Amino acid sequence: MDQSNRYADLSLREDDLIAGGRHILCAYKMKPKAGYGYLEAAAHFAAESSTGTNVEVCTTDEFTKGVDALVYHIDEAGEEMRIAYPLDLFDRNVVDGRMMIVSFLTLTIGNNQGMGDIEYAKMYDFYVPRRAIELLDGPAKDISDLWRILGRPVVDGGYIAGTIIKPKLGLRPEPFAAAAYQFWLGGDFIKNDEPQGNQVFAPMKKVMPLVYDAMKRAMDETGEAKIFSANITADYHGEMIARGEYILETFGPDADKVAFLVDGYVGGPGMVTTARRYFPGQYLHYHRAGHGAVTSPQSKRGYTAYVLAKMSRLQGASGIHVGTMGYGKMEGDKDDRAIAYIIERDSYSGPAYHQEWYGMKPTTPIISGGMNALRLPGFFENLGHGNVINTAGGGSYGHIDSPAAGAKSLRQAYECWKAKADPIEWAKEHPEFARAFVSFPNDADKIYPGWREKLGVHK
Ligand code: RUB
Ligand code: MG
Repeated sequence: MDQSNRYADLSLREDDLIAGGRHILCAYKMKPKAGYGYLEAAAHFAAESSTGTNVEVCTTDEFTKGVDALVYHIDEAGEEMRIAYPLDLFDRNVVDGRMMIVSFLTLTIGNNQGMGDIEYAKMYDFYVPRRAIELLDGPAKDISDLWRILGRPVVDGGYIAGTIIKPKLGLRPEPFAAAAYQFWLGGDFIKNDEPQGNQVFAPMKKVMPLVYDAMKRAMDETGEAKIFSANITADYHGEMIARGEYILETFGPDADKVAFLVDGYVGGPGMVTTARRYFPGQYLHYHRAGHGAVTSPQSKRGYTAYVLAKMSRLQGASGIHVGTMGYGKMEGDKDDRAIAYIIERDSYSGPAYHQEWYGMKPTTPIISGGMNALRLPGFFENLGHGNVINTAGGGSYGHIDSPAAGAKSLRQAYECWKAKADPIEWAKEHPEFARAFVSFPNDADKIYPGWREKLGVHK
């Protein structure tokens, strides 16, 4: 059934829809299955994503039609489809009338992902009007809170040198805490790796007191504040809350130095919002393991990493992983800068839409995955600033001298970029940075050819 006379209106202008402020707009790359007309398939997609199905139903009335999603733009050659969703379509909380990201996903990237007449459709941008920004939680804490804890300026407080406790799994409580202590002697921020929780060989109630003890010793030794991002990911919200409360109680007077990590892609929006609302006093660290299943450029379905990041700010993530823009080990590209800019700026023009944030707090880009000191100067140059959290697991615990030296090498890499210095010259004055060349010789060969001669390293 061709529903394009009801679910498409190509005379609607995007500018008017934005000025009206009553719609969420979504841009997709969509291709119909062979034999289906583009507009017909697009209209069916909009129907399935809002008020309709594949046939007309007798229960529809005039009001229903007022909340139809409408295809307002198509470009078959470019596989481009844009849909306007009336705000009233989206589910609201009983408890406080607010919007929820789960409903946004259910409608805009829900059933439409499995339709028989759609070859594929992937959301690559969306626009939310001011009213939706008002109705979504947004972050409770942001990077300025971490800068304040670290004793830095709350604006432009700079690079936060972090790590991930490695190995990923397999450390018992004492070696785990020792690994944390060693990094903190040189760095600022440690996160649990995302699978670390309450394994039988490393029970949380044994690990956390030791980590807090390590934090206190490192703070005494360095005279600096330290931050720990503790994983509270779990299926059951009661378990997340129990973990969070236990951790806050354990860190007692230093509980302000605890962030909570949630694996927000596998756990979903409910998990993110549970952490955001139950622990609004803690920095909320959104880890996104698994996202590649839908966000990868290989995947023609789902949504992009840009869309994931934008949703995370609306949900209230204080920080989210944004990849390494081609400088690390995970899939990524220099142009992934947009993923950082949409979450950290007050206004930004993305691949399809310009978004104003109306004062919603920013979400910190967290740079992670195969990073080390040698890769950082180029990374900062590409991004244009260093106001990020960077967690380098291998880059710290793989440093030839010690995790503390690894941490210092990261800070020195940032200082090098800030000073616009030549990294080789910088290495001559900064021993930990210099030893990163010896620690990661493959990277050194690739990024700084001739480094051995220049630094006088001959083995
Ligand atoms: C990185 C790590 C993180 C990934 C996530 O370890 O454990 O989980 O960075 O990737 P290492 P992304 O620093 O040793 O490579 O940031 O792309 O979501
Ligand atoms: Mg990890």
